[in-house]
Amino acid sequence: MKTVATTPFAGQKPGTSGLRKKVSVFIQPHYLENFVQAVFDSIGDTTGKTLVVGGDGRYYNRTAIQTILRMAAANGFAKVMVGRGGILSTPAASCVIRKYQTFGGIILSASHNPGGPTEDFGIKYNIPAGGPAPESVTEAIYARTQVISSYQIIEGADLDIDHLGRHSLGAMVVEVFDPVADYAELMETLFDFDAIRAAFRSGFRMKFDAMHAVTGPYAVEILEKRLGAHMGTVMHGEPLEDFGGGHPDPNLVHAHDLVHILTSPNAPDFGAASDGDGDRNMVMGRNFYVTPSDSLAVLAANATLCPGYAKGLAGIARSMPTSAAADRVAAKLGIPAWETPTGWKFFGTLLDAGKATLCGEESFGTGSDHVREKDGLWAVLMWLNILAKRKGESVADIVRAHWAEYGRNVYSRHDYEGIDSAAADALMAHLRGLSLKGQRLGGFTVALNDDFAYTDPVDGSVSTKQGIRVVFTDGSRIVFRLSGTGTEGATLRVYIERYEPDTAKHHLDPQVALADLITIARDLAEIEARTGRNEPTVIT
Ligand code: VG1
Ligand code: CO
Repeated sequence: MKTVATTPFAGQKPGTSGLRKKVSVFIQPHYLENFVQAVFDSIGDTTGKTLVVGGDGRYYNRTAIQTILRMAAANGFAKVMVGRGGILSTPAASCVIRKYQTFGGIILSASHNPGGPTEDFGIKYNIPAGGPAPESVTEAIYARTQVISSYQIIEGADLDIDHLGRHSLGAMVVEVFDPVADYAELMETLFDFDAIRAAFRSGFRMKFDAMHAVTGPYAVEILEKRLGAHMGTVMHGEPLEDFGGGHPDPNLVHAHDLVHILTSPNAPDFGAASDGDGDRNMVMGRNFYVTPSDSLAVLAANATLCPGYAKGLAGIARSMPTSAAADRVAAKLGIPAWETPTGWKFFGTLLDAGKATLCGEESFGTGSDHVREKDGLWAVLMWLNILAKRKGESVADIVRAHWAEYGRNVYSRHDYEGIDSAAADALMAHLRGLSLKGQRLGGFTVALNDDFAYTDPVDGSVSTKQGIRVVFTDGSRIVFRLSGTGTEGATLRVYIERYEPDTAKHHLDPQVALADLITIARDLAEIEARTGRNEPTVIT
């Protein structure tokens, strides 16, 4: 065992979901080690404890795991459970932490960001409840990184993490386990696998795009092996260190292969994709795209069709920028609707306290109290369960019927990626300084504008500066935020929403239906003048 002297690195501050940086930053000597030691120093006594470790398989995953194993042994852990091949999707990590009641886990992922030697890497700590560390913990970790002067590590050869089995590392046990089995078993308890199997048997067809990221092995095991979807249902199913050169972000832009298949003449009934670490999902019907906000609302409205949710929901939580479609379902069900800041870490207390059962974010994240992370395949299985039970209705039929019943929260997000950080900060400061209440903008009157602040209803913790909201008297909204997951410059996200009760207008393209509000948003934020951009990089 060695104590290695080190000095702090600037900027080891976890963002929306862990610490994400370019690989070139992570591979600097001591960089990863400093952060890992700061985690171990911030979570209490690690002696005799068990830790879960795994990642999305991207470049540097294996190297980082070997380092973490040696550091865990030196920091007194009794055992580390590692997913075979270093593979562990984010929701599966949460599942395993909870099932084996470990002292949390370390997840290596930069999620939807590209991977490879010149791309991104990431690391985060999840607490024993299975969810991302809350801000109190990430702040303690960050504070520790700023004063760190040494770390503990043992010397030794790399362990074989590609075969199931046990190894010793100093006094610590390393158990290499099957990353899919526990997760697949949990899914079988939540959904009607018999009904889904019967649907596939009677000709229902789907395509799942794993985008060469972590969900491939999970999707093959669950969809093809356990549910009987025909072989080849899962495309891009082999996790690659660079995700095949793609951008593992399941949206209409990056999941283009899936979109092409679902919009071609012989399209299957259902299409889905997942992101780098398996916690996001995109859902499509034949020639029909479901926005994540609508998906949350539809899943909530139909949840009792699934065995795991047959007793009904305790509440529905959504992040602030997510559309209010789910709130309408909650109102009808007579259950609470919660509005939290962006990032799954804010749902943990509500789930632990039994105040919410389903949660969702507009950024292709949906999940429930079965784990403490958003869960891509879970959402896909819930859709499959609902489709199997509402036999004969297509995805489009189900969503249109939902709109007819509740009205449509027309919604879109515009991202301006890689803009100058100083310009982005100035733009946000400009918006923060506006006082708009009562003003007429286009045909709309401003009801309120503020910077969203949140007081956790369970533990009372307060989070400020969570996004600028401009809310109009008819309930329409524009929200502006800067991304907390990027690694290059800044990304401005603009979220636009308008409620449309008129069924005759539900078929309109959101970009058309929201055109007035889109113009107001661009003018209010002076986007072109301040960033030089006259078009968003990605529209979802
Ligand atoms: C984005 C999304 C947010 C999500 C986060 C992590 O954060 O907007 O909703 O929770 O990514 O998702 P930001 O700060 O870039 O807007 V994942 O799948 O990247 O772990
Ligand atoms: Co992700």
